[in-house]
Amino acid sequence: MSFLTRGFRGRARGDIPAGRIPPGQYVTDDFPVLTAGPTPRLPLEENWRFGLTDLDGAERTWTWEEFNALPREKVTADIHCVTKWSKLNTTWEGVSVDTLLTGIPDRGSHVLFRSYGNYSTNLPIDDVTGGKAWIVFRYDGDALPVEHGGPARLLVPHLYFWKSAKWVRSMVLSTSDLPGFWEALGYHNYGNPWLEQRYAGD
Ligand SMILES: Nc1nc2c(c(=O)[nH]1)N[C@H]1C(S)=C(S)[C@@H](COP(=O)(O)O)O[C@H]1N2
Ligand SMILES: [Mo]
Repeated sequence: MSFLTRGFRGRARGDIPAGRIPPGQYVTDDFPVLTAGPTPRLPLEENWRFGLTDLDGAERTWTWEEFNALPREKVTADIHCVTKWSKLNTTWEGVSVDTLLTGIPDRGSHVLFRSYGNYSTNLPIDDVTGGKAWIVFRYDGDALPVEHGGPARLLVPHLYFWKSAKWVRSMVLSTSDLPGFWEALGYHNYGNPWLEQRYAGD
């Protein structure tokens, strides 16, 4: 039945309008898993917390229950991995970063997201506000699978997918830009896929 697989994939290619895919990317129907290091099997939802530290160093936290009670949004987006796969029309559900920042007018210039496990990523505040970023806990109509970052991950689809931290645990607002895990290891600090900002110096 392999011809069916080829036919299905062939259909996807033919339908992609010019300009839909960033330079150097190919489209996949799979959802590859890319994780540096082990997949954290903890925390379970019972002890999950999400923390937000403001410019004064004060932290507010949400439990899983509290987080799930926040207004949620459905998001459909194309995602682009620096290893050159792109996946179109992925569907997610979660809480917009704008919602989390409600009542915090002073946001600084940058934010560092940290994950359970050893991962972090840095972004300009303008790239996670204004309807551009979400903490998502559902993918394709189901709970987010652990290998894709469940219980919850960051989703910033307009930048390379390494910015979308899996197993996200906290965000820290800052007036300075501190490199995250891959950024410190030579990936581009910003990661615009349309400009092929893959590695430092690109
Ligand atoms: N915590 C954590 N988040 C992460 C990573 C990781 O290794 N650890 N990998 C990043 C990279 S390089 C990519 S491409 C995407 C992959 O997400 P996926 O495994 O759901 O496809 O997650 C990003 N977020
Ligand atoms: Mo990646």
